[in-house]
Parts: sequence; C-alpha cells; structure tokens
Amino acid sequence: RVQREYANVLVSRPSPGVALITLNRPKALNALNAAHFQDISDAMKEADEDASVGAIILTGSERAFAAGADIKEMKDKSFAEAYTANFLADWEVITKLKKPVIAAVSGYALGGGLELALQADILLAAPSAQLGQPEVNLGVIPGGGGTQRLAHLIGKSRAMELVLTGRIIGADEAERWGIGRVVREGSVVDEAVKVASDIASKGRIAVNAGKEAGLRFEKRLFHALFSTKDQKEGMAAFAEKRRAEWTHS
Ligand code: CO8
Repeated sequence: RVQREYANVLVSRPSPGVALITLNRPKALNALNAAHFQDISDAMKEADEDASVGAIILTGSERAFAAGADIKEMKDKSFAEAYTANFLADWEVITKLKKPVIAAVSGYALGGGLELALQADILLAAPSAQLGQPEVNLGVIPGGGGTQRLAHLIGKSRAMELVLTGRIIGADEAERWGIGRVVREGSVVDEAVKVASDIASKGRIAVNAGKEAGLRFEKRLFHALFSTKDQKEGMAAFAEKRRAEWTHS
C-alpha cells in the first residue's frame, strides 16, 4: 500500500497497527486553514480505511498541537459567506471515524485546536500543554463543538468559565478538571504509541463497539457482540488462561 503524501501533515507507522498523523504547519503554530484541515481530514480517513490500522494518533509539535482555526484566513468572511458555504460543516471528521483516535497534545491547543483534540476518544497531554477557548477575545465563540463537549466533560460552570473568559489552563488544571491524562514521564507521543498499540492488539469489533457505544446502545451492542467469533475466543482464552487469537470476525 502506497502512503499518500500531504503538504501539511506527516503520516507514519511508529508501531504495527498504529497510524501517527502529525500536524505540520509549524510557522503558524499549526493554525488550521482550509488546506491544512483538508489534509488532516484526508489522512485520518485514509488511516481509518486501512485494514492494517487499529488505532490513530493525532499530534502536533512540541510548541503547538494547534493554535486554532486560521484567524488570518477567516477574518474577512461575511456572515452570508460563512452561512451559505456552511463554513466548518466538515469539521466533525474524527467523530465519524470507526477507529479510535488518541490526541497527543504538547504546547498550545487553543480554539479549534482544542476542539480537534476534544473530538478524540482519548486525550493525553504533555506537562507543557496549554488549553483554552480564546475565541471570545476575537469577538466570536467556539465553532467546532467546544461549548458542548467541554460542558459534557468538565461541567457547565467550568466550561462557561473557559468560553466566556478565554482563560488558558495548563495541563495539571486540565487533568484535574477531567480533560484527559497528563504524561509526566517521557514523551507524550511515545505514551500515545503505547496506548494505541495496546488498543490495536484487541479484537477490532469490540474496540469499534466500545467507541461507538452511547449509553443508550451500550447494552444492546454488548448483547450483539455475543454473535461474534471474537467474543467466543476472548472468553474461551480467559477461561483457558491463554492469549486470545483475534480473527476480527
Ligand atoms: N491563526 C493564524 N495564525 C496564527 C494563529 C491562528 N490561530 N495562531 C498563531 N498564528 C501565527 C501567528 O500569527 C504568527 O505568525 P507570524 O510569525 O506570521 O506573525 C505565528 O503563528 C507564531 O505565533 P505568535 O508569534 O503569536 O507566537 P506567540 O508564542 O507569541 O503566541 C499564541 C502564541 C498565544 C498561541 C498566539 O499565537 C495566539 O494567541 N494565537 C491565536 C490563538 C487563538 O485565538 N485561537 C483561536 C482561533 S479562533 C478558532 O479557533 C475558532 C474555532 C472554530 C472551529 C474550528 C475550525 C477549524
């Protein structure tokens, strides 16, 4: 399989079953302009469709995961242009993927950058991480799901504090509030590769179902998994004290 090349992201396979997508627009602190976002979206979909991939990592640079949507690109848009073209309508790309996504965040994750990270299933942060929704300082509000996802994760009061003041919080405060886990020893990307490898070693059907389960469907999906060979193998292996041989069927 030939790996596509992208102008604004780097794609690699640091470990079997793991796709690593690195945002690579360093001069703009990985600000998300249309071309950058298209590359992220295409690279994520490519990894999602690749049968050899079991988990996807999204990361940025040491200095910035992503400093938000590209302010210079959008500053002159009119309401009519934004509304008619449905600006940011493709934004929820990660939430439509089947494979689990881990965001490995170092440095700034601001505005749309934080919203991108919040769409991941698992968020790991380096101690250098700086998270916030500073849109209010630009005369706008979060547009990529930030108000809702933050409220869900950390509660309404803390979410409103971030959204209404634009205050940027550090990794420790973010962890205390329930936004992911801080990786204090070693590199956050190395830790993400370990977690992703672990996930990639499991039966894919159960991993996908675990990711998809909203509470409403959880029990029914649980029941449905009893029709898979992986369930029979996984439970038999436990009873026989051996490692499961997943066939992903
Ligand atoms: N857009 C465009 N360019 C940016 C952005 C950005 N969001 N952030 C940084 N840059 C550029 C700077 O303009 C600068 O470029 P240049 O060298 O050409 O002047 C370069 O990156 C380096 O940045 P700084 O010199 O400012 O670096 P500092 O270390 O002094 O400051 C900060 C770093 C604090 C991160 C600062 O750059 C900053 O405040 N950036 C803007 C943060 C922000 O407001 N983000 C929210 C944007 S709005 C948004 O995300 C709406 C989301 C909508 C939904 C999601 C859609 C994708």
